[in-house]
Amino acid sequence: MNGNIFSRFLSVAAEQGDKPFLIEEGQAIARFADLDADTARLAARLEALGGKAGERIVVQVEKSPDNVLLYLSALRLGMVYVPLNTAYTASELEYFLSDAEPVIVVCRPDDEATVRGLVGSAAVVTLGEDSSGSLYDDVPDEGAPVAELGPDDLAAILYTSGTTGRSKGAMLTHANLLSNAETLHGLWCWSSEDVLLHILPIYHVHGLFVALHGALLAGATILFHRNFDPAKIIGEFDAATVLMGVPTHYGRLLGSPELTPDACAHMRLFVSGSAPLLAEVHDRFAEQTGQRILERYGMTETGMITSNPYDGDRLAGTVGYALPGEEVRIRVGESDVAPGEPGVLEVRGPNVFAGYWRNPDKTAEEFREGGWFVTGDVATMAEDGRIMLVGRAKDLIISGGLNVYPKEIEEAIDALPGVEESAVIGVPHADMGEGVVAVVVARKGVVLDPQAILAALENQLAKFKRPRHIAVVDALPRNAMGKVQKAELRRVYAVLFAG
Ligand code: MCA
Ligand code: AMP
Repeated sequence: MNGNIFSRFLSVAAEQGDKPFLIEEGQAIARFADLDADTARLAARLEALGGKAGERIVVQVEKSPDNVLLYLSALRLGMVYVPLNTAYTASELEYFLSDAEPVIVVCRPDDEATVRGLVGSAAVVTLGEDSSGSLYDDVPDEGAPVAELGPDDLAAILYTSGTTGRSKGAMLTHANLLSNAETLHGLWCWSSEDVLLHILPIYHVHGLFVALHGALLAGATILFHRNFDPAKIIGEFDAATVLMGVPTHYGRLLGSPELTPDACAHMRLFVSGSAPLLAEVHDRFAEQTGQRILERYGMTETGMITSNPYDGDRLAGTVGYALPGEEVRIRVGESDVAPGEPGVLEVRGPNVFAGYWRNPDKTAEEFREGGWFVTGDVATMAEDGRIMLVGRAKDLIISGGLNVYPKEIEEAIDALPGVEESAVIGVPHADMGEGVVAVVVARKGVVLDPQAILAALENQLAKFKRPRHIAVVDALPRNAMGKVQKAELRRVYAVLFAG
């Protein structure tokens, strides 16, 4: 059997007759019946550009139906798909390009000149939001076949930052992606009757794999949204059954008077993940709609790890149980903790990635003997296996479902002239969950201007990583060991964005 996950999607598509696969603004943009032919031709185009199985294709384009077809065409050809957040700056992009060594780069038309200046011999083609761009030039008439792959062949590399060093590319195999998709298919009761409201970006696990693969494996139609407009989304609830979002989406939906039990009557499943869903949001959503959001937990390296039950109690503040086929344990050092005690969550199973791209040392650091991956999330497990996330062993901020690693921001700030040192923290933010704050100490005799610091970061860091507040202080609080007390800083700035 072909291990290529795309061959599974095709066999599901073949059973869907003339049903639309993607609908946007009420128009059918793509049909399941055309998926084979559409991807065959685009895959042939990629092949003509030098693409082949195992080679990387880096993609930094706006969300569009063409972007979905590009992803599926890359899978078809057996290429390793490397999606990048559209917010990344040229200086961030430079690193990803040099690390991934792609043979093809697909970028926005406006970025073409910059990208050409950053890549060596890779082919550079463009894709605009409206199907413009050179990707669609010279598409061959004859399509490319679906590549025959083994389960351990790579499907994608997704970059994820860490508490130290540069971003690492998490290598995800076809078997990783298929096992997670199949597990969620059963657990969340997907069927071809479902209609998914797709509102997430398609450069991260949540939107690209959990949402898109869920619909493809079920043969479910997707109502495609490029941006998140609460009124528009609620307006489509009567045609949809499933929505997946980050807590910020649910917080914003709650602000709409249109969100009522009647408006949600056709919906069967609201899923939240990527960041903690406040119990208050969970409860208010249940009051306002009559439906309980199903919260699940996952990571780029592992896909989904736990989920609240589909049938059964969806408890606010918990992320449910280990997915079928996966094992989870909670440890402090080398020992499992007692039920209810906190420790670092480790996971093992067919969903766990193949390691970091060209970084065996980092891979070895993050695994324990026996294939256990150390998540860095601090959790408790109740007697019955229910997991609650209670903290993070890693220094990480999650803003609107996007990860910001303080170390990266601190390094950028510390390198600026006149800066002695800095500490970057996340504090509660009414909309984004956490907001980024930088606390900066100036060199002796220097007067630092927060606006100038922000301006200097503009070309280096994606917007979502940049501090929303910069405080210039005389000194950072330290403990007796000389370590910066971030907990104390978080206390001082706690109400900055409380809303
Ligand atoms: C946009 N901005 C942000 C963020 N998004 N700032 C901080 N954090 C963010 N997440 C900036 C914009 O550039 C803008 O700046 C200003 O904040 C307000 O933008 P707004 O229009 O309100 O934002 P938006 O465009 O509506 O986006 C908010 C969003 C988006 C819809 C929540 O960030 C989003 O789609 N987040 C989901 C990310 C995601 O898919 N995460 C899953 C990762 P200005 O106004 O100055 O231009 S996968 C994962 O974590 C694991 C595997 C898992 O478990 O799922
Ligand atoms: P990423 O590296 O983007 O894959 O982000 C993974 C991290 O997001 C996890 O290690 C968690 O810290 C966090 N995360 C994902 N889902 C949840 C959730 N439901 N509740 C709290 N944190 C979550």
